Amino acid sequence: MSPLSRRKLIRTALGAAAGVSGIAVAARLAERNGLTPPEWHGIYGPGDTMTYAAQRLLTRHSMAREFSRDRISKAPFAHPVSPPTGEFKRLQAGGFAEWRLTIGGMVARPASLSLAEIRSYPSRSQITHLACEEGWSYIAEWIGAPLFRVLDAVGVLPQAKYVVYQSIEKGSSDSMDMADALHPQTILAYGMNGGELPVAFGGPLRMRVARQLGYKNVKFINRLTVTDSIKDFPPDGEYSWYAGI
Ligand SMILES: Nc1nc2c(c(=O)[nH]1)N[C@H]1C(S)=C(S)[C@@H](COP(=O)(O)O)O[C@H]1N2
Ligand SMILES: [Mo]
Repeated sequence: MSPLSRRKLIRTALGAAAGVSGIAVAARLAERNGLTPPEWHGIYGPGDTMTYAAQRLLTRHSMAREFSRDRISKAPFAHPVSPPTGEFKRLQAGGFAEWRLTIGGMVARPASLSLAEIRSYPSRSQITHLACEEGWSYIAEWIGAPLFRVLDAVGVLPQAKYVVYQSIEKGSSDSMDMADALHPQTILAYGMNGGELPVAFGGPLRMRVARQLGYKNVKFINRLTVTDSIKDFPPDGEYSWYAGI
């Protein structure tokens, strides 16, 4: 069964479990079991809750599919983003030597890491599929530092629930829960298809969260904030906060 039709089936099953009283009851059930997306009473509806709950129940520890080298897309299509200007251009002219990833919030040791420092972590390389919600996709090899290693180094406090990641590009940030933040396939990507990560694809540093849709893979990452609430960090787009695939 395709992942999509399986997801549909799961949602239907959870919906059926709620019986005549409808999907909202199933959503409350999910909430009691710690399966709701954050602040769903405010921003997210029962539909989002059902997707999140079903995914978290069934795929909490599962891995996104990885492909063999011959499946790498011949011409990966970079989604056109307005090229960052100002500060980004200045850093680019300097070969990104002054690029920093600032890490703060609920961590024991706030940090400001250079790309060289991020490269010094044991790296992970994976060939995965990046899918835009608009319908196109490609397969590429991504190389980077697993986010969990960096979080481990700064010491995430026990009450932390989310990691907010921000781009140097204004208005481009997102967040994920700890299950995704600590997942082995979630990496701070600095390389692609054997070379450096091109700027068109988010270089010098991009969040690569293999288990979620394209828009969660924010480009030009320069700040991480560990937090127990994303109320102050509303998602930028109009898309669903949880975009599991
Ligand atoms: N900073 C930034 N990151 C971004 C975007 C953006 O506009 N700005 N677009 C997102 C969307 S909607 C998608 S589908 C992917 C596209 O990634 P690609 O260029 O590697 O295809 O990047 C995501 N990351
Ligand atoms: Mo997208």
